[in-house]
Amino acid sequence: MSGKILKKADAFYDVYERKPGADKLTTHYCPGCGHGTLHKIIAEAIDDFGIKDRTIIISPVGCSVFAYYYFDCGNVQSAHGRAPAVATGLKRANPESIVISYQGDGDIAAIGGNNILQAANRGENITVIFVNNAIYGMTGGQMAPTTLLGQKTMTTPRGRNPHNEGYPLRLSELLSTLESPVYIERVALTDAKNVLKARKAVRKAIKCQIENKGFSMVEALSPCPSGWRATPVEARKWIEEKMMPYFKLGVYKDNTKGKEPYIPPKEEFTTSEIEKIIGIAATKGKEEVRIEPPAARYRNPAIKIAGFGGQGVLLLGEALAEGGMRAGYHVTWLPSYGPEMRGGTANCQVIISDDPIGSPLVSAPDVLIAMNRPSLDRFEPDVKKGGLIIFNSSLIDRRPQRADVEVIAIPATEIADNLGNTRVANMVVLGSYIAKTGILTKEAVISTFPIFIKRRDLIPLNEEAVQKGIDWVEG
Ligand SMILES: Cc1ncc(C[n+]2csc(CCOP(=O)(O)OP(=O)(O)O)c2C)c(N)n1
Ligand code: SF4
Ligand SMILES: [Mg+2]
Repeated sequence: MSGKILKKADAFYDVYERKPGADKLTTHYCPGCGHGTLHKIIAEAIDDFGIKDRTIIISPVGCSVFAYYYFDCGNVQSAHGRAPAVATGLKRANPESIVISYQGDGDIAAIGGNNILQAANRGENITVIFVNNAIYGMTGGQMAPTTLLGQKTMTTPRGRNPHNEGYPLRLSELLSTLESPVYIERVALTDAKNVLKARKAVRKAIKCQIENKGFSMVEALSPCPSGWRATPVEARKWIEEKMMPYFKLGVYKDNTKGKEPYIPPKEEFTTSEIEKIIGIAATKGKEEVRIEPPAARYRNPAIKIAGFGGQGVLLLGEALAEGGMRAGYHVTWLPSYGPEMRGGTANCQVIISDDPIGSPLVSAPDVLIAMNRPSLDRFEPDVKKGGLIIFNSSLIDRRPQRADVEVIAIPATEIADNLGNTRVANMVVLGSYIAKTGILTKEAVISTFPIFIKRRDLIPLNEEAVQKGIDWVEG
């Protein structure tokens, strides 16, 4: 048999560039795995409905976590079990999008059990594809909530015992008792006939969402030859003989016919309404605080700010982002709260952009603000060519090694100490950044201080620190 692919759905990439390694043409799934079959069914449905440009597939943890290698549409990875919550946010924020939550049995019925229950109960207009292979495939074959009684797994070596592990969970039956779900069906990826039924069910579930009818879920009994220590043929037989008697195939709920479409009303808030709701003072208009656009090389910066926990790096980022927002830019601020906060490096990522921002992640910053040596060591290599590194030369005993970036060395801690408070070193650096790039005015930045600086008596000192940073660059 030739290895040539005769026709691949448009919703798949031709070459899987995102997949690591030399083989960019085949998937990472084991031979005989049901995920591949389901992917194909979904991709063909996306093609046929012509929804590629508005589809978002969410892949949480499990063997299908890498679905984004293959689907040429919107992809979001979520934390284990949290796909229904992420789907809810995506769909509510973008009602035009088609959101598919693709989840394994461990993901949906164990760690994410409550997530799916609540999303189904709210009747979110999303499509859930639930891949039930009765095992944790990705982690090497541990018991899942759907593992059958007597089934041997890594964690039930003598077989699942109902007195110890309870009974296998029938999620389709459970969810179909709720009022809101519109369509729930269980299918099986065994022979051609059942695969065709699965195809029909997946299409129906997606159509349900396209027609704004509400929550739909297709549960697919899916072979996991590796987890079950079986050949692909044995695995399909096992579904028929062992899974199907317990997990009966069929439609558990179908209100698609009677159900009226529901399109949520668009609620738009004015800036002043939002300001009122979140309790901030009226912001100045764009014209008042935005100065001449900065030089092209400093526009739309993705900024990484890093230092010791306690050096105020998060605050520095907040002041930049809030100031940017007040100046009429699109902004994001993403803090990194890790164990680092207790003494190592803490960092946050800020984007200030003329255009809407797709993702707040900054992996290759245009600007690195390094407040201590570990931060410079860690993030210097990531800075884009032609970027800018500002470092606190009071605490960092080396210059950046990069020759392809601009560098500002500012003794921020020393300047802050001279002002009488080490902690305002962050504001000194902030001043140097805005002076160097012209991205924001001093006024835009200091107008944010009443929000972030709880001790009002310290605001003048922080303003002074910003000015010292500006003077350092301009003087
Ligand atoms: C918060 C968290 N807990 C546990 C894990 C470990 N983990 C990775 S995949 C997985 C189970 C996946 O099983 P399933 O959802 O059935 O997907 P499958 O691989 O079988 O398709 C677990 C428990 C994790 N990655 N994150
Ligand atoms: S371990 Fe199972 S679910 Fe995972 S890729 Fe292999 S066959 Fe598929
Ligand atoms: Mg599984």
